[in-house]
Parts: sequence; C-alpha cells; structure tokens
Amino acid sequence: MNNEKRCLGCGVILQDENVLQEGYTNSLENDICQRCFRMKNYGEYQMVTKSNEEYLDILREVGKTKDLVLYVTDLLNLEKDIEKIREIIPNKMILVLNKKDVLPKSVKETKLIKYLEDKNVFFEEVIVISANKNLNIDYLLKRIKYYQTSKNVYVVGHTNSGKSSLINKLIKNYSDKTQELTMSPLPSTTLNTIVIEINDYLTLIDTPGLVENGSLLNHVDEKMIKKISPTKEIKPRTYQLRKNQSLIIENLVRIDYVEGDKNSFTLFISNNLKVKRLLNLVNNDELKDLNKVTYNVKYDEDLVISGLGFVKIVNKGVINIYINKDIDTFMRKSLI
Ligand SMILES: Nc1nc2c(ncn2[C@@H]2O[C@H](COP(=O)(O)OP(=O)(O)OP(=O)(O)O)[C@@H](O)[C@H]2O)c(=O)[nH]1
Ligand SMILES: [Mg+2]
Repeated sequence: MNNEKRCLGCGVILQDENVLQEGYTNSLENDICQRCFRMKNYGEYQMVTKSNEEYLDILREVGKTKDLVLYVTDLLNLEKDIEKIREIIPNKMILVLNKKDVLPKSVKETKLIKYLEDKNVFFEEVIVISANKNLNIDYLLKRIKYYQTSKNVYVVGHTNSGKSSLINKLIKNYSDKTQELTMSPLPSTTLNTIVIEINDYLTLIDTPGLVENGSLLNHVDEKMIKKISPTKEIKPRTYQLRKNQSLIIENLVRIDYVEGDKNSFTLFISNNLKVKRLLNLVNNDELKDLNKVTYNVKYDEDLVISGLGFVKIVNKGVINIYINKDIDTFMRKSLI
C-alpha cells in the first residue's frame, strides 16, 4: 500500500506490510513505527545500520538553504575534525556543546567555549548546554531568535549527540505540542528529517546523525553501549603511573605507560566502567592481542577514545594502547 505518512518518532515512512522492514506498524492509524513504540515504552532497542551517504545528502540539502543550523556535539565525544561539517554546510551555525552534566561541575563553561574558539573554526557562537538537565536552553532559544534567517532552523550532528533530546526539550518548554521524538543510547535512532513547528516563528528540523564508524558505540553490544554512556556526572579517576605500569578498562582497552617519568593519568569515562591497574606490565599479556597504537605524549594532552571518553595525561612520555583496530583514538591538547 502506498503511504507517505511518517513516523513522528524517527521520521521513517510508515508501512503495514513487512514486519521485518523499516517503518513497520500494525496499523497505519498509528503515529509511530513499531521500533519507536518499543523503544519509548519498553526501552527495547533495535539497532539499524545506516550508510552515511544518504545522510550526507540530507546535510548537503541543508547546505543549500540559507537557514540557521545548530551543530550539536557531545562534550565527551568531541570530534577530531569539527571543521569538517563546514565543508558541507556553509550556513550560519551555532555550535552546541551538549551533555555538560556528565563533565565534573568544576569544569567551567567559559573554558570549554574558549577551547573551541581557539580551534579557529567559524561559528556564530559556541553554547554549552545539557538537554537532559535543561541547562542553558533558554539562552540557546534567545540566540536562535537572534541569528535565525527564516522560520526554519536545522539541527545536525553526529549520531547520539543529543539532537532529538534537545528538540524534545524545546518542544516541551516552548510549545503546546505533545509530540516526542524518539531518543536512545544506540546510534542511528532518528532515520529521516522530522519537521516540528514550535510556534509561528520557529520550526525545528531534526536530522539523522552522521555515524562514526570509528566509535566504540558501533562495536559493542547493547549492554555495553549502556555501560559506556554516562548518564551522571563523571567522577574523574586519577592514577599515578610509573614506567611499565598500565591501565585496563573493562575488556575494551589497555593503556601501557612504556616510557617517561612518573605521570598522572585521569580517566573521564563512565563511572560504571571497571578499571584495573597493572603494577608491572611485563608479565601480563591481557588484551595484547588487540591492535597496538603508540603515541608520543607531549605535556598536558588527552588521549581520546572515540565513544568512550578521554584520558588526561599530564607529563610527556610514551604510551602503547591496545584496542579493537576499528576504533579511532587520537591525542589532543587537554580539554580540561
Ligand atoms: N547525560 C546526558 N545525556 C544526554 C543528553 N542529551 C542526550 N543524552 C543522551 O544521549 C543519547 C542520545 O540522545 P538522542 O537525542 O537520541 O541523540 P541524537 O543525536 O538524536 O541521535 P541520532 O538520532 O541517532 O542521530 C540518549 O541516551 C540521551 O538520553 C544530556 O544533556 N546529558
Ligand atoms: Mg535523533
């Protein structure tokens, strides 16, 4: 049956013919698909794998408009190349740093903003928020009003950064609609653009997030996804390591400190993850079958493990890290 009705939760076209296919619902009278229904009501998630090509096309279309764009990123998973999005979308853009609530309270917003501004990528403004905790949402709305060029404002970013969560907050705070977009800790929750009219002056357009193949989120099961995604303020864990000592996080990553003076490693990862410290790495081969990457650490840098978080390392030295070969890691100037 031909149908153009879309799911109000994830944007997919609804169909009542094939249970195994995207957009299935048992009745076209329903407003959301079965997948969204299960996520919302039972917390039962169903992973879908998507190619970025389709999603990049959506972003290219956004780039053809003159509308304001909110680029939402997750503070714990700041992309290495935040400027890449600029190549696709030249529009006026606010960089929205989301999930402030998972960073320790002592981390100042001004410091985060300055860090991003120093990267020399042009945004109209950098704003720190927490969609979940309703932090700075009023301020964000004010700035949207200030910069918007038409009614339409697009919300883009990587998958899981909290785009739909942010829009839900704006719906709840500033409109009388009851629509709720589907949110989930799994990647690729939103499957197509969704248009939400907040009021006569503002229409928000949610988009599917770009998938980072190098993110740990794409390489672990649902249980582990929940474990690595912090929902509460992270309590940083600091370890003083000497040469030949190492840290092992669950069965996910091993960090060997192989060269340098006594050094301080602070982990900004979910409190739910177990960390083990080896006092002598020489006799222990745990996780050493994973892919090895060596980094020469300079003063005050972070080792970023995509999808997991980061490790602040204070002094210079050499580390070997062992991790699934498909997961991106990189060093950057320390964020905190
Ligand atoms: N701690 C915290 N978690 C958040 C916040 N905002 C969103 N999340 C969580 O991040 C996960 C992803 O949220 P979504 O709103 O589904 O993210 P999205 O960007 O729409 O993801 P896609 O639709 O897959 O592109 C969910 O588990 C949310 O609860 C926040 O401010 N703080
Ligand atoms: Mg979404």
